[in-house]
Amino acid sequence: SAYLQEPNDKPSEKCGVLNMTKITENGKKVRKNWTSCWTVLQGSNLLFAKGQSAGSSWFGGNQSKPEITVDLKGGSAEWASKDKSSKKHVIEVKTRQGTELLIQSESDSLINEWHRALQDVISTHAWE
Ligand code: I3S
Repeated sequence: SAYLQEPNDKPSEKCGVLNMTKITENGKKVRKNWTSCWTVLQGSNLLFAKGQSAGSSWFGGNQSKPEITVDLKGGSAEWASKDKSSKKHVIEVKTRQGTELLIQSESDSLINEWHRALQDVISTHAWE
C-alpha cells in the first residue's frame, strides 16, 4: 500500500509501540479498549496499527494498512488529568474532528519523546 512503499518519499518523523485507547469518536464517548499499537507520526498524521508489538514486523506483515489514522492539525496533545486514566504517563490527544484518544507507555523517557514530537507537529501545522 502507499503508506508502506514510499519510505523515502514520506519519511516517518517517529514510530514505536504505544498503548492506545479511543475515548471519544465524533464527539461521542466510547468504551475504553487499551491496545498495544505500532504508532507512526507522519507529517500531521498519527497512525495506529493494532495488535503490533515491538518484535513483530508491521512492514512485512499481512497488516499493511493502519487501523486508525487521526489528523493532528488543529488538535491537541496534553498530559492527561488523573480522572482520564489510572495509568502513568498518559497523553490525551484531541482532534478537530472530535476524536479523543489516550496514548500511554510504561517508559517515562519514551512518552516524553512522544509528547515533544506531538507538540512539535501540532505547532508546526497550527495555521493550516
Ligand atoms: O476510565 P475507566 O472506565 O475507569 O477505564 C477503565 C475501564 O475501561 C476498564 O475496562 P472495563 O471497564 O471494560 O473492564 C479497563 O480495563 C481499564 O484499563 C480502564 O482504566 P484505565 O485507568 O486503565 O485507563
